[in-house]
Amino acid sequence: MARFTARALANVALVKYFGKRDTELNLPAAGSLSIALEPLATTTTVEFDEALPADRVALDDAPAPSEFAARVSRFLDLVRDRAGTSLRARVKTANEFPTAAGLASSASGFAALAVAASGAAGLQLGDSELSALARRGSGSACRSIPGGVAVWEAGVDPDGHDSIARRIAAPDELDLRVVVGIADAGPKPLGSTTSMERVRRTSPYYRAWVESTASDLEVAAAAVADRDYARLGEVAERSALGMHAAALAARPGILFWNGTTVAALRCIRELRAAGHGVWFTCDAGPQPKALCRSADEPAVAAAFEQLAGIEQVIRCRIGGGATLIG
Ligand code: 2P0
Repeated sequence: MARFTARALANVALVKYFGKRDTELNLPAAGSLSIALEPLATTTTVEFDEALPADRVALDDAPAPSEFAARVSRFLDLVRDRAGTSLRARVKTANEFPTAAGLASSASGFAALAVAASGAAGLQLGDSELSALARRGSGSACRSIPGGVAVWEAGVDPDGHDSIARRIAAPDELDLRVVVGIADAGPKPLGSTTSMERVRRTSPYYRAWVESTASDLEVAAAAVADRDYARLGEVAERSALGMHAAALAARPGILFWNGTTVAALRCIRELRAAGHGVWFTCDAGPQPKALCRSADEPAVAAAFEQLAGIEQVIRCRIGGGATLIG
């Protein structure tokens, strides 16, 4: 069978996904909004081969760790079921950014895998079907299928057909950059599913978090339509802080930040007070992310570079959707 290669970008949520209504199908409790980050890309090649007794998975040119390979195989089972095949596959995946950089690669990884594997299996899926498929690998991966500025609707259907991401703005429609600071390149101490489930089960703030996310999503989508960067930045900050507040209040509490993260968030607010168009966000880890206008990017990157504890600064622009490249 043919060999298919796809490339997909990581994304950062400005309105966060944090909590599931279905852990098996990765259905979120609330919608979210993200931007795709060029150049944080994963490239994945898939080839089904009748000579293979088992799936063979390589990550960055070496055999993948067994947990990673098992997660890829479980995802391929979804594709095999749909295509009516039992053939095993050769999968080669590589991140264009260092896997150890402490940035989540599951969104770009499962989006690229969904596109390459469905193509290699002979499935002809539209963007909505690809988004729903990628979501099964990792929730946030559904937003990397359309890329640009994407909204992932929570949906109401128990089977998840309506829980897909769609693009609400193309990459060149917004004047926005994301400057990522690496505050700790080590592996995440807690997986996203584990932390989300702990927050859902034990945080007294969880319900308030889910309720506030629905209205934040409306405000953020309107701000994108109006090109109202200040409004979008404000919502991004409050969504990030709300998510971290809900996590801090879980039992036991989850503290994703380190001292460098806090210093960076304060630094961003100081830059804003000095007149720069910059706002922060932060995911389920310690890396601070600055959302800024392109004119403010040099000042933001320079400030991050001077901050003690920041190991690396990565400048990103808004990128496109997942595509077949070979
Ligand atoms: C997001 N995060 O919206 C949120 C904000 C982290 C914090 O989506 O369990 O790897 O595979 O569905 O997508 C990271 O979690 O979680 C994430 P699973 P995923 O970007």
